Amino acid sequence: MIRAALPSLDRIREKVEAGERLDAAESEFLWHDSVDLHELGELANIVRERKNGNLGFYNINTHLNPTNVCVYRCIFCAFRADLRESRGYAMGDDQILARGREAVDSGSTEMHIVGGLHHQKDYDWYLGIIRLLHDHYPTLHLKAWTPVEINWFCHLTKRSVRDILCELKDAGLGSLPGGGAEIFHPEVRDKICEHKADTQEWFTIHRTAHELGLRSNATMLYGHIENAFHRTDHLLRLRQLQDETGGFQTFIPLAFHPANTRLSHLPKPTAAFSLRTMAVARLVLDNFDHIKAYWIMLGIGTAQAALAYGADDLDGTVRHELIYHDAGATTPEILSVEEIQRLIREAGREPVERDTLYHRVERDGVRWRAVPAPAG
Ligand code: V47
Repeated sequence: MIRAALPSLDRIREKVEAGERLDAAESEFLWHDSVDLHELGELANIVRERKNGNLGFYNINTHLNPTNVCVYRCIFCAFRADLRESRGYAMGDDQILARGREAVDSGSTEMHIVGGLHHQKDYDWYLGIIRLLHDHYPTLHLKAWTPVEINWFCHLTKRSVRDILCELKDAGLGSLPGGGAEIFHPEVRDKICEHKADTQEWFTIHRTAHELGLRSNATMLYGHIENAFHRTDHLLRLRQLQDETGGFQTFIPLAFHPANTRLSHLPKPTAAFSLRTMAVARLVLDNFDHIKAYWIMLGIGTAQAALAYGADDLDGTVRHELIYHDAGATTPEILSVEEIQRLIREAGREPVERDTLYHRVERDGVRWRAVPAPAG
């Protein structure tokens, strides 16, 4: 019987230099401690620079979490509240419009909107948020609702994914954020978020969005109860859909923050683990243009270092982030444009402001316009 050769880093290096795809065994091998982190980073950097040159992207964005009340009880989430809890809230139209005004006045190009699934809010409430913001602030790109919310809307209305997405798009939805992915493998997913949209539903919703011309992002929540096999499986499933549709823009690894969650006994992922995750993602997801180091959850230092480990984007200046700060994130709640540019420059990269769809942004104060994305 001929046995398949064990993966080797030399062979992986040859493949990366030749632009060849890593197989499943090679992808899983990269997580092993015996694979030197710096060498891994060097390989990821080859791909990063091939795709995006020396550019380091950022955007100017504002978050909106219209409610934290949620019917689900994902054990990794510190943000959710019960209906009758005093910390539970749901925003009114005035508050939502005020947030939109603040976003526009601060020069934001994007509003990132995700929230809980409120027991007493119907689909029209969620649809109305998109319509309200789009009608008042048409220049803001609305990156809103993960498959978890979309799946909930289908459940509430008994309508199809396509129907719901078409209506949201008509109302002003610009793209889908990457959340709700967590870990796709059922061994883990069933334990950390047992009732919400399952893996098949998550993929159906992104596939349908791509078919309708909506771009979307993808995430992976790492550093809790999953292992290398589950993370590899997660990345390979994403790579497969991207082969089919090409609709994903960026992949965002999300480091688990344990404080105030039902997994608070677990340690936070270390910087070394986060850099390895960034590098493996860059190497395995050969068909994704961008890998984002979300500074809010990585911490500023690790996010900056990640620009040499495969990442090409730091996300945004970010106003009003709640999900990670409720889970113990100690990062600031906002970075100024000057600070984010300095972080990118200090990491040896050229800062480029982008819009949600990765067009270069040219601006004069809070007025801006998108021009075609720069070549790497
Ligand atoms: O799906 C929740 C994660 C996600 C915790 O698309 C947690 O540009 C760590 O998806 N520790 C929502 N993670 C955030 C998200 C996102 C963030 C930034 C940019 C984009 C984008 C998307 O946050 C959830 C979940 O995976 N999350 N709780 C926690 N305690």
